[in-house]
Amino acid sequence: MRFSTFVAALLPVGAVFAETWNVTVGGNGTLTFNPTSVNATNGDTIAFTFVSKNHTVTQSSFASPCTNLTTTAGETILDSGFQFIQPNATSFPVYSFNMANATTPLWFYCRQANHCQQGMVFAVNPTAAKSFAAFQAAAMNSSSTSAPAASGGAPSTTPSASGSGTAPPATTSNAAGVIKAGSAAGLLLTGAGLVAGLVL
Ligand SMILES: *[C@@H]1O[C@H](CO)[C@@H](O)[C@H](O)[C@H]1NC(C)=O
Ligand SMILES: *[C@@H]1O[C@H](CO)[C@@H](O)[C@H](O)[C@H]1NC(C)=O
Ligand SMILES: *[C@@H]1O[C@H](CO)[C@@H](O)[C@H](O)[C@H]1NC(C)=O
Ligand SMILES: *[C@@H]1O[C@H](CO)[C@@H](O)[C@H](O)[C@H]1NC(C)=O
Ligand SMILES: *[C@@H]1O[C@H](CO)[C@@H](O)[C@H](O)[C@H]1NC(C)=O
Ligand SMILES: *[C@@H]1O[C@H](CO)[C@@H](O)[C@H](O)[C@H]1NC(C)=O
Ligand SMILES: *[C@@H]1O[C@H](CO)[C@@H](O)[C@H](O)[C@H]1NC(C)=O
Ligand SMILES: *[C@@H]1O[C@H](CO)[C@@H](O)[C@H](O)[C@H]1NC(C)=O
Ligand SMILES: [Cu+2]
Repeated sequence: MRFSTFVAALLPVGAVFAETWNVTVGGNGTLTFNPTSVNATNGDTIAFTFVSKNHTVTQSSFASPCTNLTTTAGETILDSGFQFIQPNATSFPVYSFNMANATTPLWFYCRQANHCQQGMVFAVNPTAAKSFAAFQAAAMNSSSTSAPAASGGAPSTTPSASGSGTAPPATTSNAAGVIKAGSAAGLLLTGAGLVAGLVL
């Protein structure tokens, strides 16, 4: 009884409003994210499925499309790592993260070789002022993928401010080939804790 009450109370929080946006990485062997951008709201999940070659999805910034976005401590915020896909593969790894702050657009690139310069970039919630087209044009105009700017030039964005949660996500891999950034569970558990506190 208690459990079903709990589940009923939790469902509207976790299931009804949150959406999953599926992005294919390297579809048909191309250097692309498909779709190239999504409009997500708080609590939504962005799930990247790697289907060919050896790509990454790595967070960057609008100003520096082909450069890791790092915390002030120098850690890259969201990064799938290289996902090598055998040509004969029949199952495909998925990397996903949860949107914590939909007000802040998020920018991504593939850090393999010069894929970024060939336009392999992705955006969440681009705006008229900072459009996907402008971001991609800047990527294709940038010099080769480089190390993050040293202190002073380092972005001040923290994971929570950038929509990726409250801690730099520890990327883990499991037997099913699913790679999860670490923030979504924390957010949902916070919600569950609040609901449980009210119900019990
Ligand atoms: C994304 O994929 C999952 C699992 O295949 C599916 O349940 C969900 O409906 C998909 N979302 C969209 C927006 O297509
Ligand atoms: C792959 O190509 C087919 C046929 O041109 C197309 O229908 C499909 O949408 C493409 N898939 C991706 C992920 O680009
Ligand atoms: C996202 O929303 C903007 C308007 O806010 C719209 O112009 C754009 O086409 C949308 N992008 C997608 C991928 O739905
Ligand atoms: C994938 O690409 C990375 C970076 O170029 C490289 O270090 C790694 O060996 C590649 N993986 C495979 C299996 O080829
Ligand atoms: C795919 O090919 C590789 C090397 O050619 C082989 O080791 C592997 O077992 C094959 N995998 C599948 C799922 O057929
Ligand atoms: C391309 O890069 C050059 C050199 O950094 C810069 O001067 C120019 O404004 C850029 N063009 C665009 C369209 O971003
Ligand atoms: C970007 O971040 C990834 C993941 O932390 C790291 O392995 C890689 O070396 C970084 N790239 C550069 C150019 O610093
Ligand atoms: C969400 O992002 C906006 C715009 O960057 C920022 O002003 C706001 O403080 C952020 N909210 C939270 C809760 O981090
Ligand atoms: Cu790539």
